[in-house]
Amino acid sequence: MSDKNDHIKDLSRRHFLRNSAITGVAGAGIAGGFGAGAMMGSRPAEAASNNDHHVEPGELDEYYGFWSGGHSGEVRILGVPSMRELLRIPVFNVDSATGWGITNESKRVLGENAPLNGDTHHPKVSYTDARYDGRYCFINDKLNTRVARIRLDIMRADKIVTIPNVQAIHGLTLQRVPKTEDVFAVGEMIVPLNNNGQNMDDTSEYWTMMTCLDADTMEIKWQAIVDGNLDNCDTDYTGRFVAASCYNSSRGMTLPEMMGPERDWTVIFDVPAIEQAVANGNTTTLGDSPVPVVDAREQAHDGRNPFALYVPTPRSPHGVNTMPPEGKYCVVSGKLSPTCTVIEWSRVAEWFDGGLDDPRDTVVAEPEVGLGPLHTTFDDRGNAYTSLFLDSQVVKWNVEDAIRSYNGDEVNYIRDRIDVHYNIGHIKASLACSRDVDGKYLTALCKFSKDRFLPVGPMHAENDQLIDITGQQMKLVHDGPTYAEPHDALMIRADQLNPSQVYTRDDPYFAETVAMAEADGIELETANTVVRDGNKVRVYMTSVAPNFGLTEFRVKQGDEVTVVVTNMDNIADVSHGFAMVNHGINFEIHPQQTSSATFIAEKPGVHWYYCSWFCHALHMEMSGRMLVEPA
Ligand code: K7E
Ligand code: CUA
Repeated sequence: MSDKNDHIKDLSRRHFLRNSAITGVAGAGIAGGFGAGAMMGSRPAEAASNNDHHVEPGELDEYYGFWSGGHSGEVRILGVPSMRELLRIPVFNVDSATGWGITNESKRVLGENAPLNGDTHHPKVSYTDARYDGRYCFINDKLNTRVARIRLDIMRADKIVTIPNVQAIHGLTLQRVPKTEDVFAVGEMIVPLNNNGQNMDDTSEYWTMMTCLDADTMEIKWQAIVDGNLDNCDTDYTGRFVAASCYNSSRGMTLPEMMGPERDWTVIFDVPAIEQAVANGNTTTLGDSPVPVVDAREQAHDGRNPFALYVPTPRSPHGVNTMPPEGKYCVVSGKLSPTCTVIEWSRVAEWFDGGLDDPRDTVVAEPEVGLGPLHTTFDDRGNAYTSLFLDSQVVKWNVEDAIRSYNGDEVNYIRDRIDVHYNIGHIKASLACSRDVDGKYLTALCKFSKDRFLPVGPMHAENDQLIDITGQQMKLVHDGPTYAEPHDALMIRADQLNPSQVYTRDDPYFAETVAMAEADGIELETANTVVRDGNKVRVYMTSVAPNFGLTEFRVKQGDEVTVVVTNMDNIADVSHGFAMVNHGINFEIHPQQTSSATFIAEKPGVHWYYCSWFCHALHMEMSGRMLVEPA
């Protein structure tokens, strides 16, 4: 426990980044925007807890947490409230343990010549009627402009799509009602519309787009060109709208140019109106992409833009979050403005239906919450919780009171503040993106951990903190070091997910491998044999602990060898691995799964293969030899 002096030290540490961050942007002429933030002093963390957050050894967690893995390119599953890391799901990265990026099955998902890294920010689990249905998790790749879908029964990606015509998919969100049919992916960086090198100098003709994908087929349905860039996004609870923040409405190329305007926008799309235009063929295409494109820029329309509403929003807004459980309001967090902008979704409908003239009439509150508001989450009692990057705090505020204050009433809408460690980015309360919001826990994903953990060299852990929000006052209950670099997280109840323990033999994930075996006349469940086809050799074997079906096979130098292993163990947790020494090959074969990998047998001689997942007392002996005859 820290004594008084520690606390003073703590204060000076926490203000270090705040001051340097303000200095950093002062050159762009916006320091004045940081005037009045704090309406209440900060408070050391302590309060009565109503939650028993301690998970004893052997006990199971109450929630599954889905964490992005940032520029590791993966998605992680944590148990909450223990914050124990349960699984890493490789998505855009190569993973030695699972063989992701090495097996033929994963390469089919990744696509040919796919970049083997990524930058994931926003994991989103699919909905039915705004409740988590446990089917899929979708994730963006900012680095290589992709969107992936993860099957939540086997916890493996089954589709990865590169988004054309835009650069850097950042924000990602899902249709909630009636269920997730549309996936919305935000293009962040502006580029020439037909980006072919012929038109790079006229930056006034750089644009970006909102992209909509079909959640079932993962085909791209449409794109909509917008003014400014786009950042984060969220949908409403009727299935009609998706809103995105825009932090560079001036479409600047450099930081000072991006900082120009007092106000940027929240851009809100009327999805049925865009779908109608697509159905009517009122679209164009760009370059060799067949995707239908609608023009949602203001200048493309005489008078009212039928596709997009641009709500002026103070200075570089960042997070966009719809308030559960009814989805009445959308809160846009100001980043460089100490405010959050509260937009009422029903007023957005009124605007599109012609009832409102001024886009700002959709705004029902703009509370001052503190310095550097990035993202907002909610409990089930009408309160919002906003992450304050510069203040290194979470601020709790009441949404209806903020609306009253905006209407001129003298009310203090701030309920509480708590210090976090340090410089928080995303924030997410349990089930807060769904109708089942329960107001129990909140994760604070802090960008800096500084002194919170043992130093491990120049690279420090991030710090995902857990905060109990059941009481009047927030209570910090856990520090959770994480590896580079989760941006967002979400929690769903443990009973909302039902992952498989054992594969079914007809799983589509390895269906193409099964089809290849059938073409070779092979029954995978029993075959232990080698099929030669010119210089292509297919080695089929089973695995049953502690044996591979083949303890040796013979090929010729220069052969292209495909090893196909089918794990006939049928007991949960008895996984095997196939590792070929000196060939860069290692992959998972879980119960009833078929996995395969292809490599060239370049070096004559004896090469051992072994099982790489501990499966049996004789696991070390589970091995065999590849005999490569000289050419
Ligand atoms: Cu705020 Cu990429 Cu969601 Cu990071 S984004 S913090
Ligand atoms: Cu099979 Cu270890």
